Amino acid sequence: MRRGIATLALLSLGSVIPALAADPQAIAVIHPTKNNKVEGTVRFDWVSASQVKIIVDVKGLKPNSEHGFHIHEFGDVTANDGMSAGGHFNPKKGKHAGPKDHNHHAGDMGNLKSDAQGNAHLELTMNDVSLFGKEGILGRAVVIHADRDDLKTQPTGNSGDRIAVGVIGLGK
Ligand SMILES: [Cu+2]
Ligand SMILES: [Zn+2]
Repeated sequence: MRRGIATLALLSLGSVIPALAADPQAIAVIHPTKNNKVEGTVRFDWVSASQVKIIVDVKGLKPNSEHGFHIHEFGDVTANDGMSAGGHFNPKKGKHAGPKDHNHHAGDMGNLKSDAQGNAHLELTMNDVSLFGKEGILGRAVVIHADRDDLKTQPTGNSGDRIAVGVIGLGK
């Protein structure tokens, strides 16, 4: 009985900590890969244990175009073509799709739309994504692609080269 109470206390503490930490946030500072010039930020605001709001501001995209972007598995951005970040972050072994589809990779964020100046701004609440823990996104990478994500081709959405990357780090 005593052990049961202790376990219960631990469990509830675990679920309460993120809420107490005043909406902890994460941020990825986006840098261009070789021969590209895309830069900016992607912020991740904690909404709940399985929901994150993303706020994207990037510039240097091709004007008036769409660009697939995803959370990729690894925060390794050593390769100058972005390939060291691995594939789409997919802890639940889902299929590649759009962020609003029922079955999708946790890292599928859809497309960024650039304006006539090549800037893009997007705010999107993602479900089935957590900031923290073994299946969390902290320490992984955001990748922006050269082409539109068709939201159906497996496993990449056929979105082309990786034109920018950023590691998701702890924000404030
Ligand atoms: Cu990607
Ligand atoms: Zn995917």
